[in-house]
Amino acid sequence: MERKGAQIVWEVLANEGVDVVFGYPGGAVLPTTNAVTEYPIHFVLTRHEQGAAHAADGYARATGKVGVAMATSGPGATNLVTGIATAMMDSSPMVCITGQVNSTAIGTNAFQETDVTGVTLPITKHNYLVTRAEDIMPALREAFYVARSGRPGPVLVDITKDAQNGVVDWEWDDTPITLPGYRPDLRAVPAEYERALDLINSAERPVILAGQGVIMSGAGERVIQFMEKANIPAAITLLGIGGIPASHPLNLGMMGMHGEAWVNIAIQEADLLLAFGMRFDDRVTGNLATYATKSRKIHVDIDPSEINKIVPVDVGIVGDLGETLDRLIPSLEHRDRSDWLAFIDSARDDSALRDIQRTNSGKLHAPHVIYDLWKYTDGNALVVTDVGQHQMWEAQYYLHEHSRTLITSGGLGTMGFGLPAAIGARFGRPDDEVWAIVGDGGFQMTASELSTCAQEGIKINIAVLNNYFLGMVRQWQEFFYDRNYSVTPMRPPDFVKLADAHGLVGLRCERREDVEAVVREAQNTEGTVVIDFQVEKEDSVYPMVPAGADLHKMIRRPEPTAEAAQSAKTTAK
Ligand SMILES: Cc1cc2nc3c(=O)[nH]c(=O)nc-3n(C[C@H](O)[C@H](O)[C@H](O)COP(=O)(O)OP(=O)(O)OC[C@H]3O[C@@H](n4cnc5c(N)ncnc54)[C@H](O)[C@@H]3O)c2cc1C
Ligand SMILES: Cc1ncc(C[n+]2csc(CCOP(=O)(O)OP(=O)(O)O)c2C)c(N)n1
Ligand SMILES: [Mg+2]
Repeated sequence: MERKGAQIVWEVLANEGVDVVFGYPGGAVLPTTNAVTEYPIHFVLTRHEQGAAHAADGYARATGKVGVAMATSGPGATNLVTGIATAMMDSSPMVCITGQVNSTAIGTNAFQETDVTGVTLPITKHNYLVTRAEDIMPALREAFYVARSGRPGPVLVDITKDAQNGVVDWEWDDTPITLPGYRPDLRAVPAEYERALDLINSAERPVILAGQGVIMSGAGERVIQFMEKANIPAAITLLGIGGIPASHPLNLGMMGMHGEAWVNIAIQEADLLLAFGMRFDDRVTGNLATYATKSRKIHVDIDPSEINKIVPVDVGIVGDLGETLDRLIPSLEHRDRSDWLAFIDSARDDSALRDIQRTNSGKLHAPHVIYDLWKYTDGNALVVTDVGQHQMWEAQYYLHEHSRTLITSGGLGTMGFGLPAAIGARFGRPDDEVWAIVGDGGFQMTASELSTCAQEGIKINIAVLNNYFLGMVRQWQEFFYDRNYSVTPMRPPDFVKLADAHGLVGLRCERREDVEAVVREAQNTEGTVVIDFQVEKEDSVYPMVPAGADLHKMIRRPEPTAEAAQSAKTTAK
């Protein structure tokens, strides 16, 4: 049948199971954005292309499916860049489709011409420039395949306007895709499983390091089986949160810069580390020269380039984590590790949850808000965060039981991610209670997307932890720059009025005793709600491993005064 290139774009998307696309129109993509009305695909008009990219990313992380963003050439395409880099760092499967000037005009500095395949080369898993209508289907099919297979990631397809307008004879082709040189299904050889099993079964102080690969592989249940059968505790990365339930007795909690003290101590004292789908980010290891020097190491990762990249390992197993665990679990031996577990327990003296009770000073602290949110959402919300102190407190105080219930920008740490990613998550998981937890700084970077929420009539609860500071940077200034608060104080707008200006409900909360009431009101209000939580201005996230310091040398929360300790005792819930 005859089809225009623009129609082929939507035909392929529909065949790939896409039901929502986030984007923004413009001249070079107009043939395609106009043709969407013929297809059962919802086009969400964001207020900025960055919002579209984060929304597609949020959708992908919430569902495990490929998220799709669309933009015009030139400024539209370059506005996607931060969102693409964010997805690349956190291995989120995404296809970005951009319009490009006519093929005959390429290289002439034509109106709104940018070499977007050049610009995005280092921040995409792969990208394509398509100049003929007949090449649109193969390129897009490959793009979906590459985005979702192996280690997922963003793929960009740049399509010239004449290719979108070209008319060709078209038919859906579903022959399986093979790409020369692309091997997303590598597997370890049996000898490596044997070597791994020897190390595991003879270890006395093992710790699993569970990363986002647990979630991406859908291997959470098998990791728990592994932990229980071999009686091995697990530490989790920021992006691994939810992969194994927070309540599992062998789940120690988050590792790294703002991880729990006992977790970092356990890692430093371990005699075997089992890295499951995590990539030893510098926020996780601290000083590499002193990182986990007492341990042998096994690394399971689907991407061979991750093995021995940062931390040299004794056994590297390339392959899908779930499949690898299927091979290992039957041969695991159960061992008594009571001494080791007791040692880790003994380091729990300064637990974050006890911290939160000790700082119960009657003022509104951001960790209190998050802890209370966890309580009043029964720990069941799908939480999307922005980047900063509030993000770390979320990781510490909101206890996640399920995969894909925390969406956060880890590797790039992109401020402005929270609200648009929550919009994407909302479309991916229409039945979940979605909360965006954002800072006053990051929220302002993409707050224009409130307008998208209003136009789409969607419900997101937005908790702005408003400390009148770029809090995380202020914390570094407090610790390392003699409290020289240069360019970090913020005078934000009135967020209640901002919500109101968008036809949305805005609420304000200044005291801890009012947290429940505003949370309940937000839950019971139709449509998106913004809550301005006026939190303590100069609060810090503890513990903290200073960048590049030894993992066990953490800055700890100062001891509370006798008076504060007494008040905490009487008010702690
Ligand atoms: C302000 C701030 C502070 C931070 N502090 C911390 C901190 O204290 N602690 C912390 O942990 N992080 C912290 N981070 C996040 C940190 O920067 C990294 O993003 C995070 O540690 C990466 O986690 P990961 O390695 O599990 O995930 P990713 O970076 O997503 O890596 C996942 C790995 O799994 C592999 N994989 C994918 N699919 C599969 C599969 N099917 N099978 C096997 N392997 C697979 C991938 O190839 C990849 O190597 C912080 C970020 C910010 C912005
Ligand atoms: C786009 C971008 N610019 C700058 C930074 C550096 N940065 C990291 S955290 C932070 C402060 C965030 O402030 P806010 O959003 O108010 O959150 P808070 O830390 O106060 O909770 C900054 C500026 C960043 N991560 N992303
Ligand atoms: Mg702030």
